[in-house]
Amino acid sequence: MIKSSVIEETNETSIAALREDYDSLGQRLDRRGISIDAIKAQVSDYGVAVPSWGVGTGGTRFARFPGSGEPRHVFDKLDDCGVIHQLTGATPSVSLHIPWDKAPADDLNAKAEELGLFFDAMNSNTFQDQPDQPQSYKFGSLSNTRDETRTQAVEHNLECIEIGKAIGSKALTVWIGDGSNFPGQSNFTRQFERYLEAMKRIYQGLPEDWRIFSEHKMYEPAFYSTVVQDWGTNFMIAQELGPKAFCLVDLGHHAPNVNIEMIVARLIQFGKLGGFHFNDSKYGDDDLDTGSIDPYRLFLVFNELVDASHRKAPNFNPAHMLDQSHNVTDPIESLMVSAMEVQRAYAQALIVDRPALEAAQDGNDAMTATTLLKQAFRTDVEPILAMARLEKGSAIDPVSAFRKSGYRARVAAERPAVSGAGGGIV
Ligand SMILES: [Mn+2]
Repeated sequence: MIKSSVIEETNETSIAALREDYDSLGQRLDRRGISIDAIKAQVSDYGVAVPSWGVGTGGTRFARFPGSGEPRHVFDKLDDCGVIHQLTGATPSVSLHIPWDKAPADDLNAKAEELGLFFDAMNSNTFQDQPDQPQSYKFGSLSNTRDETRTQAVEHNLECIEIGKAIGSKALTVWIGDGSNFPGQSNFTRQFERYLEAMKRIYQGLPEDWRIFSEHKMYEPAFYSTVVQDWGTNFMIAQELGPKAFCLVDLGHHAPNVNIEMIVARLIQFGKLGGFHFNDSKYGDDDLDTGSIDPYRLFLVFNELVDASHRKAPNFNPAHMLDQSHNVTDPIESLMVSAMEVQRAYAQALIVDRPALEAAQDGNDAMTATTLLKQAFRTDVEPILAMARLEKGSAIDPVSAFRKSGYRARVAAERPAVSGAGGGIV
């Protein structure tokens, strides 16, 4: 962890300016009938989960360029996640991936408690072969034509639930790479039937208070067809499985220009939105940092979420998680900035004048409606986010505090460089 004196010293340099900015924004919001303290309280309560694999340097299928001081195992990863939460106050939970993060539950619980973290959704892995597994996933896992392979994949997911139960998790996220690379290679219908049958066996092993999230992805690693390719198929899965099954929306897993906020609205309307993997993209599933390319889209997604929460939409309790790959930045810095981008979109969505928006929509006043959204999006809510951090003992400027702390150099001295593959993305 980082010494609190480092955070305090860094905060000292900008605390006066922050108070001025906060007061000034407070006055502007007050004129719009919004209490800045009420928005700050909601932002302060908000948390987004960090994926354990996100703290390692990512890579592409061409190369991976390791960073210094990369985590060697789950306990190093948890240390890094602890720093991210310490500096931002926005990431209280970590999402583990099995088998990458396998460790005794007592040790995981003790480490999480020491760092003030808890465990979010569990993630299974049937998209790559592990050294000791008898059946290969080369031709799919839950939808494989071989019974033995499907059973192995089901049992792995059941094991993830067992591990999760021991560390306080309440959800399992299932993403599979199953699909085909050639027309004719697979029978779409029979393949999907096999998938559903396997998912039903996992669903039966789900504890009463757990949820299962299926995650769709348009393409990759299968490039001709993918079994769970879009939100329509995902919705059918959630409906087939039952009330504990929900759809997970990874922002990157859509074709360019797809109206993701509308998908979110549809899933909310029918009580099947399970959660998010936040990231950003320009061309495909780029796994770029959340909010780095299209912050307006992120805001529009949050606009739907705030709208749903105001309406008290039934079955609405989405899990929020980052899922991105850091190839050229320090993963800790990227995850801190991304968590703040998610918070920013949330804060902007909270200050939308909803009664005025509804009136404009009902009156078919398109210009006023879109201007109301833009007005909220254009508002620089940074003082709200920064004040929420300051009041938690976190950093006004987390990246500056992180750089001043010397954390990366310190861990680099004890963690030897890791080469080769890693930084898996699901
Ligand atoms: Mn994902």
